[in-house]
Parts: sequence; C-alpha cells; structure tokens
Amino acid sequence: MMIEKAPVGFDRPRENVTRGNMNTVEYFSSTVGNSRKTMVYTPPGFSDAKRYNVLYLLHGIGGDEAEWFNHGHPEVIFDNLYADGKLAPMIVVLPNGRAMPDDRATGDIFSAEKVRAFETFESDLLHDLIPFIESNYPVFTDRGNRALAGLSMGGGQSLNIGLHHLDRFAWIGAFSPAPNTKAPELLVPSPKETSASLKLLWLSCGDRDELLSISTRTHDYLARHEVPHAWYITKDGGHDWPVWKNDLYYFSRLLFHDVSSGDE
Ligand code: FER
Repeated sequence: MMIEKAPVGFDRPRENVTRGNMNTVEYFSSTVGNSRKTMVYTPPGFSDAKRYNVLYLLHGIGGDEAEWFNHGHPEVIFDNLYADGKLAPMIVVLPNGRAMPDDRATGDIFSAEKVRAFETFESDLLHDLIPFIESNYPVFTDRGNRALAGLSMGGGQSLNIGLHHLDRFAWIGAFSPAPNTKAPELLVPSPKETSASLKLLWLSCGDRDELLSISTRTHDYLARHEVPHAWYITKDGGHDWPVWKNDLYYFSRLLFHDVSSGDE
C-alpha cells in the first residue's frame, strides 16, 4: 500500500521541546581488529535510572556512521515524536556498517572488498557493538527490546542479519533494500517459524527507485508464504532522503509499544 506523508514539520526543529542527544562514541571491534565509531542518540530525559529499548539504524553504500545524522537528522524526527508522546523509550545506535579497517566511504565504494565489509558487519554487530552498547548504556537485552533497520545497503543488512538472528531481533525494517539483500527463500526458509517470532517486519521502497524489484520480490515471497509484514510504496519516491525520513517517522512509531518494560 502507499505510505502516507508525514505531517508538515515532522523533520524541522521545534522550539520549546526537550531534545535528546546525539553523540559519537568508539568501541573496540574484535571482528575488525581496531576501534570503530558509532553514533548514539539518547532520548529526551535520558537517565541511567531508567531502561531503554535499542534500535540499530544502518546507512547506505555511500555513507558511514554519520550518514543518517548528516542527511536525515533523525534526532529532529525523534525529538518531535517524543514531544507528541508517539515514541517508546529507545536509544538509537547508528553504526558504521562497512566493517573493515578503513571504513570511510571513499574511493570505489562499490569495490568487492568494500561490499564484502557490509557482510562482515554481521559479526561486528553481534559480537562487538551490541555487547558494547549493552555494557555501557541502561538497556533491555531481550530480543523483544531490540530492533534492526536501515536504508538501501543497510536495509539489505537488516533483512540478512535480522532474519537469520531472530533470537536477537524481533523488529526488522528495510527501507529501499539494495542488491545485497539475499534471495527471499534464503531469508525466510521456514515461513511459519519466522512469522511466529517476528513482532514487526517492515519493507518499503519508492515507486521510482531503480532497486524497487528487490523489494517487490521480497514482498511477493512473504505474501505468498503468508508472513505478516508491513509493505509500503512511496508515491513518486526515489532512492533518496525524503523517502527514508518518511519511512523512519512511521517505522519508529511502531516499535516497542508492547514491550517497553522488559522481557516478553
Ligand atoms: C548495487 C546497487 C546499489 C549495489 C548496491 C547498491 C552492492 C546500494 C545502494 C545504496 O546503498 O544506496 O548494485 O550492489
């Protein structure tokens, strides 16, 4: 179905709202063998005395840990949603999904080595970043309190990693997933099991995106095998930020409402 357009002003800083904080922090990656950067958004009123859900939000092939912040200003979208009482308490982690020693988006970003690094990120995420976040922030650690989403390459990563680790993630979102997305029968070999463990599987794409066929082939398979999922097309939507910001606005609102106080 067509996704709606978020209300005017959803992405503009409002006066007189309490704001969250966006910071860059470093963690050691045993996967890559060096220290790596990630951005972390903590919501308005953040306190160590509370506990939070976590959304891991991934960038595209041309980006790094700052891509969402530089182009999408998710902190503005979240601050506004919190001011309106629409978002469950969550920390948002914005990693660098290119898991290699030089993880900057420079040179030939489509080279085999750099594309492979988006696969290596699975180990960095599961074995290095998540443990770092969970030992340094006051967060819930159950699968029902952990979401994974991203745009384009990050959308493909979210499907590839999330659907293969449903013991770790109950909420998965792919915005305009790229050709790194595995074939649907590899993503979801056991539709009944996948359906039973998911809280949310979100798939969206612009109708003018050259990568639309990746999303439709995934959606068609999910529909044929009766795997519940949210499926959204953006009218006049390209492979670009207006689409992804709109996706984030609607996707984030769906997260964690039933589980914000702990285990399922
Ligand atoms: C490709 C086309 C697009 C590809 C990746 C992309 C790995 C990623 C686009 C993006 O992240 O915006 O053939 O192959």
